[in-house]
Amino acid sequence: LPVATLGTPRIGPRRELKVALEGYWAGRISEQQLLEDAAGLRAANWARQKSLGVTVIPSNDFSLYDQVLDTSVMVGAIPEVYASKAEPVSLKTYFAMARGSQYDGRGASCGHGSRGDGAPAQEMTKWFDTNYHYMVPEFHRGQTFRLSSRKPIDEYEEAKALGFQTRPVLIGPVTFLKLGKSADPAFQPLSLLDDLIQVYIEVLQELAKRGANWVQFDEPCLVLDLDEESRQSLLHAYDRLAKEGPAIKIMVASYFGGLGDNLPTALRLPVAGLHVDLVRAPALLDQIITAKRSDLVVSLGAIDGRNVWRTNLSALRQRLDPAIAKLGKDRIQIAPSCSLLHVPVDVELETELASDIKGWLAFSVQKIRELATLARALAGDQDVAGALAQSERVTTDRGTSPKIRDADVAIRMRAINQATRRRASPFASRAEIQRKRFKLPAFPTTTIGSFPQTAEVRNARAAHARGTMNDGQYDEFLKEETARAVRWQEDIGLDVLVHGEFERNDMVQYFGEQLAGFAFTKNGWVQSYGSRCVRPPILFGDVSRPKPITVGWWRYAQSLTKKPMKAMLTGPVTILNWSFVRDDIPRAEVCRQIALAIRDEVGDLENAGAAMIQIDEAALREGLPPRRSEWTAYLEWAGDCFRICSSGVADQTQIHTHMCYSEFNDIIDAIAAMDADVISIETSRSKMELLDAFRNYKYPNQIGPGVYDIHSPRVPESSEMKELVALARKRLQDSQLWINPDCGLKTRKWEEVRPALVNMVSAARELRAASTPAD
Ligand code: THG
Ligand code: ZN
Repeated sequence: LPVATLGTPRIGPRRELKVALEGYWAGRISEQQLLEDAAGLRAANWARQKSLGVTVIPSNDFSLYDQVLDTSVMVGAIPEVYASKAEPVSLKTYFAMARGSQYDGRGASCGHGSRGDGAPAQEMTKWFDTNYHYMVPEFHRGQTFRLSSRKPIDEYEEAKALGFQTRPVLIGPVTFLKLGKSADPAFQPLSLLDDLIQVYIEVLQELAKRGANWVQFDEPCLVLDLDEESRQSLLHAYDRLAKEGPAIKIMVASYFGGLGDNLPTALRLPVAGLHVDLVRAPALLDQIITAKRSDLVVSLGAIDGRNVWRTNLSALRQRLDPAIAKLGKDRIQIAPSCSLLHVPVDVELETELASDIKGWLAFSVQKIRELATLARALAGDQDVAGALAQSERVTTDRGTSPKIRDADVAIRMRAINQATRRRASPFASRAEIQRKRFKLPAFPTTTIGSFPQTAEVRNARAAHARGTMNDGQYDEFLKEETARAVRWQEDIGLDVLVHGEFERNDMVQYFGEQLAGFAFTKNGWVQSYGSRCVRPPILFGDVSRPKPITVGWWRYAQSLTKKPMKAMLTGPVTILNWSFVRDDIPRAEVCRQIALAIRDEVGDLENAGAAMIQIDEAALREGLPPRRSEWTAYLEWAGDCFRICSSGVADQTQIHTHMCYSEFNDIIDAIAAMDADVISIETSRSKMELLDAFRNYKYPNQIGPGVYDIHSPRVPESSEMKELVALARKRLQDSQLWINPDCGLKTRKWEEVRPALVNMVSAARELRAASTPAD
């Protein structure tokens, strides 16, 4: 049976691509060197896949930055600001779109490129419900497309020259258009489909001419709620490709969910193959077996491309056997549920993981081996019987390991009740108590939590990890940084201070490292955007908090000032969404366990004297399931978890939260139900428009709409911030408003942060002077 991968990690086992890209951006290596390094990674990827038994090897799954950006460049969807006359599009233009043309060398905490005085980076947003970000294509009325980069063709040829027959991967035209945006909200990108198809036909012709017999068209939009127009667009697009394109077989890949009511459309596509995600949608197997399309090759997405657990191949074989019997071997390919881009490269690089836990894991390399073994088993090969039995033992071993179960956690889970999830009094009473306690001025000022993670901070952390800086020295260093940040905040007159989070690496990793039930990798990197990666914690067992995590740092910081020192925590939903999570119990249940652990931390902070505690839920929105029908259930347990961790405090303790995005209209009920006393959100780039959701809802609690876009190195004037506050005041009561930046400041430089926050404090002072009688 053919074995396909749909796509593999491109960052390299040791993040070689990151090193090359950042070296190139910093001027340390030439363009030619970058391209050579990239070619080396591709060659190694093809060779590795082939040696592991992949027979349908992808090409064009590689990208120097992002595969959606590659597609924009391929079809010439390049906004005028990047002023690209050259064809093929230069690397300079490509990286200008990715990072802005005056890029300052750093990333941003919410995943946005930086905006300097030149052309800004294109907008970036999350790729479906993953932690991967893509560059949002920009479309406008009257736009035309033309082949502007030959990347898919070049990479096909490159592989062929090395002796690999590959299946090029393209983002399908409908998904591509649907992922894009237009400055004119009335404009429908799908109206550009016919012109776009022209370019795809040209690409297919070039590929066919060179010997490609299959191409993969990724159409993950098939798992979303689609309107009739989108469905018609899909049918129309593939009709035209079939009629006007060359004789090349198209595998349409759906992933991240089932096909649901899009199934009839998917089955009517005049294509040679359809890939389905059987991990997210097990029921698809029967739907696809009974479908009346005897010509269709089915790619069975059987191994989880979104998680890191070894598969019970024995059980999986039994599940898939009927498909082989019904469809026949000629009509089947074996594949992961989605591209392996979303898992790390190789478990074997982990030398410090506990051996039992290591044995439970499969990263990209191991998953490819599983695919090959599964394919052999399904084809009736007896030689793999041992491997199948072994995989079954691993599953049993994990399921019965004492490491994954904690009886105390089970007892606490059973004890959760209505009181666990409800503050003692409603918001109005709490607000009155808190007003008297804090006596904050109107328009109180604060920040989101983190201050610049300078090279010095990162170097110290690295030195400490290497052992060249001892615990005492590192602690001294962090205390000094924290004290400096606290003094400075006092000096400029912020009302509510933060300690700066210099001791933290990543907002999820830091907490995971101190909770029971999590394991960590040394090399388990997954691309987040461009050269930026994260190492998601591996949540393998029941979660609890053995001892306080943040109380020491909070206490130290509060000891330096009389002003309120806000304590900073990462919320349970965000910890869940940015980790690899055990798959033997429901995610909602895992999340409740994390919520109880965070609740313990909240309680200890309160006991230590913390009066304001912020619980960030940066990733709450991106965890929304692809289908709306599943939103309510998700939002219910997600909100529930936030309340479990935040409701144990007294009325006088103020709970803050922060969310890193700007779309609230469709989830405002859930946000309100979280009942945080104060929520800070990203609003500066949307000119406060998203506050409409809060106004229309008559959202009662307090809000800190970001008045300063931290994704840009630009320092806003206080007048600009006042204008933004004026817009906010049209939508909300003055008594509800806080003044703060859009997001944490860890990716900015102090040179930018200092003047910006000084301006922010002046803006608040001027607003107070103008709106209350002087006293
Ligand atoms: N943590 C996690 N996921 C995230 C974010 C986060 N997803 C969304 C958003 N924030 C992504 N943004 C970034 C920003 C910077 C980096 C990664 C994701 C980054 N990574 C370092 C690198 O690639 O060099 C590695 C950091 C490390 O040592 O862990 O700079 O904040 N989980
Ligand atoms: Zn944020």
